[in-house]
Amino acid sequence: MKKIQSSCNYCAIDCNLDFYVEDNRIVKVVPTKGYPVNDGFSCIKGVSLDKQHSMYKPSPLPRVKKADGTLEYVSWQEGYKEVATRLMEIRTKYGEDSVAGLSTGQMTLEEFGIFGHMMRNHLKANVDGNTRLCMATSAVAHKQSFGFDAPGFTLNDLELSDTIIFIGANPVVAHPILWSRVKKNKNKKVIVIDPRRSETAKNADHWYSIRHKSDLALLYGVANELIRLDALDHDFIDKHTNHFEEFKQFVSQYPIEKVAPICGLKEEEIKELVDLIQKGERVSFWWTMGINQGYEAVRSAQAIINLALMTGNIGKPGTGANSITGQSNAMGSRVFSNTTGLFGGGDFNNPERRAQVAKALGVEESLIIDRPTIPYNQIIENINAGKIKALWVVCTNPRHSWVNNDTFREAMEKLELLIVQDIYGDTDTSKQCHIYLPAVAGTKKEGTVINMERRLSALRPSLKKEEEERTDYEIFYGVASALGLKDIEENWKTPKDAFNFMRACTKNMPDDITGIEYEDLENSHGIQWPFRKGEVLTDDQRRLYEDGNFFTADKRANFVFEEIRENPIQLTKEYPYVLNSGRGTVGQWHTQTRTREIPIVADAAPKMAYVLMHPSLAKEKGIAENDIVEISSSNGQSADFEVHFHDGVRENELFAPMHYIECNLLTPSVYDAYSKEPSYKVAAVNIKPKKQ
Ligand SMILES: Nc1nc2c(c(=O)[nH]1)N[C@H]1C(S)=C(S)[C@@H](COP(=O)(O)OP(=O)(O)OC[C@H]3O[C@@H](n4cnc5c(=O)[nH]c(N)nc54)[C@H](O)[C@@H]3O)O[C@H]1N2
Ligand SMILES: Nc1nc2c(c(=O)[nH]1)N[C@H]1C(S)=C(S)[C@@H](COP(=O)(O)OP(=O)(O)OC[C@H]3O[C@@H](n4cnc5c(=O)[nH]c(N)nc54)[C@H](O)[C@@H]3O)O[C@H]1N2
Ligand code: SF4
Ligand SMILES: [Mo]
Repeated sequence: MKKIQSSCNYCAIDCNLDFYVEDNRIVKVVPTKGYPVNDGFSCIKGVSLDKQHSMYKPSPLPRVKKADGTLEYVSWQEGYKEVATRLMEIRTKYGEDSVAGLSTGQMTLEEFGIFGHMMRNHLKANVDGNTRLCMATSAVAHKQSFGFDAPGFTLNDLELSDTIIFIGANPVVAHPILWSRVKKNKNKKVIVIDPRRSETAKNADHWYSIRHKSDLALLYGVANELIRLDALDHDFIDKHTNHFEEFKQFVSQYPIEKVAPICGLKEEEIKELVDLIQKGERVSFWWTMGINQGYEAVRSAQAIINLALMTGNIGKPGTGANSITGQSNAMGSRVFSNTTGLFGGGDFNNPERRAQVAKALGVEESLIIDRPTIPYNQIIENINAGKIKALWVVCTNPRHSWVNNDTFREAMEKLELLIVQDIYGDTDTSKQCHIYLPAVAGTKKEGTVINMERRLSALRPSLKKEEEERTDYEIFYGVASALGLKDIEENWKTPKDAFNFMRACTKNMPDDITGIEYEDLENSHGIQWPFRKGEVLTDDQRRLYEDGNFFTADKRANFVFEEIRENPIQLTKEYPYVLNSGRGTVGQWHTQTRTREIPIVADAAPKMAYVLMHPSLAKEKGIAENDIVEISSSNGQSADFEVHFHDGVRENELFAPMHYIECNLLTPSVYDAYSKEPSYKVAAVNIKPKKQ
């Protein structure tokens, strides 16, 4: 029996797992002992990776829809040619802006490299990723506050912190191994700020049931009170930050009496929260989608960063303003996808940086795309406006996950060419495409993923591919060759080639990985960036900002703040309830294409879309548990949901797991102004009981 250590490619913890293999079959999956992230533990999704393609497995050959609507399987060579010819026909006819791509935070660093080089540099296409639906807010917040998209923490900070504050994060469900690290810490208080009593709130010492999307008011109010109490780290503020005096002035308009009613909290509750922060010696703040997905999300994330800066809770063990990442390689997508920044980071319009990247890739500077992509929402809008005609979707399922998802249904009908590259041919997006490119699952792929604490780890195949099966990397390479891109055909033959190009791009950048060889990551503890050539690895837990230096020009972090805006989604008489959404259970992953293959997850998961409803609202409406109701949204759509009672949701709020396609039928097209991340967490809805 062979043992292969590889990374879990679901969530951004990137647990390592040992796959035991016999006769090209995975016999068992055991969480890797001694791996610093998960040390012998994992959740159900990780140990079930062997189940992929056990029940639903596409034909290994590309599938092409013919003019009469019938489907035809073609050889890979024909498939590559079909993709290349049709993409180029559309590009020639309508121009380079008529071709776009959507990728994901679930591809490897190497796949980002080759796809980003082909699509952005060679074809000059717009390509955004589902990272826009997830981490864009944190990325923008980090860049503006710290000078680079660099989350500074190491996961061990969870074990060293005495005051752990989760804001809009539910790690018990969404990041179970992160939560297990919290549980290991015996000397801590856990505080949760979430409108609903989530699974994490249930396990916390303090829970503040904040009114939806009022975090900014709360955080400014807390900052003001900390200033009033002089609970500040003056030395840190003076030496390492900018704009504190303006910030102090600004937040003086948010006394507790003013913010308490905005947040739906009692004044005493806010005072208690302030007291907990003041008394904490090592306070860490952790946020996820409850903050990132909002109409003023970037400023809310920065309001958390401001609290850490003013109290000096950053760059020290057990502290930090820490953004929890979602997907296994969302961090990789942020720095290596060539979408919103150059490979390895840096602006497209910075000539010096462009020259470095061109040199690292061994190409002329003129080949490097000179502008960021248009964001996801604009890609969909441009399809619906008839400007984008071809879309290549890789490793994401937007027909289900895109906000106000009927607009994506519309887009699918408008497109002349929809290419979908997925491990399943029957997803809501792939089942209707013109060309379907079947990729093998992670257990047959190799490459690198980067977790939320900047740790690179190896994905290595535990199974051999069958004869006609292809990896995502091979598919990209095949299409690039069919497009006649000699640079890629000759120099990007293997994932290792792509890794080396990406590594070269990071030289002297904050995410410098020039000290890592591709093979170093195998059977390793993973390596956190930065790791420069010549450095010696002495510690498995490294955090940034320990010297108080940030990545801005003057090395100081910025206090960034702005007037609170009115939420564009308002409750009205017609739509008097809030629909909140997010992760339902540990076993269910997003659009459920993969986790439907884990029998104990599939059997336990409700079959029908459902909402959590407070029993008193249900009583008022004459609704019984398990009744079916029609929920209509101010976006003009409606869908049926089963009602599950839950006394932890606010009385005028419902919570819908995003794992059901009905959920995003109801979410509105509202985005943060700076990150363009959708405000998924709030739809204004009404409820109509259905006759039983
Ligand atoms: N089992 C499982 N795990 C996953 C995933 C999965 O699909 N399934 N997906 C992964 C991905 S990609 C991501 S991004 C993460 C997401 O991880 P999380 O962000 O932790 O999960 P969510 O359930 O989306 O949202 C977290 C909480 O935000 C709260 N919230 C809603 N509105 C507000 C608000 O206005 N203010 C505050 N303070 N809180 C609010 C919600 O009630 C919810 O409890 O999970 C990752 N892990
Ligand atoms: N209402 C609401 N909507 C949300 C959210 C929310 O909180 N509320 N959260 C948002 C967030 S944070 C996220 S990240 C998105 C996630 O949304 P999606 O990215 O659309 O969800 P997934 O189900 O993870 O889709 C991944 C797809 O890739 C395929 N796949 C898996 N592995 C591979 C592989 O190795 N190669 C290829 N080619 N394909 C593969 C899967 O079969 C699946 O079809 O949803 C967003 N939508
Ligand atoms: S916690 Fe995340 S990385 Fe670890 S096994 Fe579960 S899904 Fe995979
Ligand atoms: Mo996500």
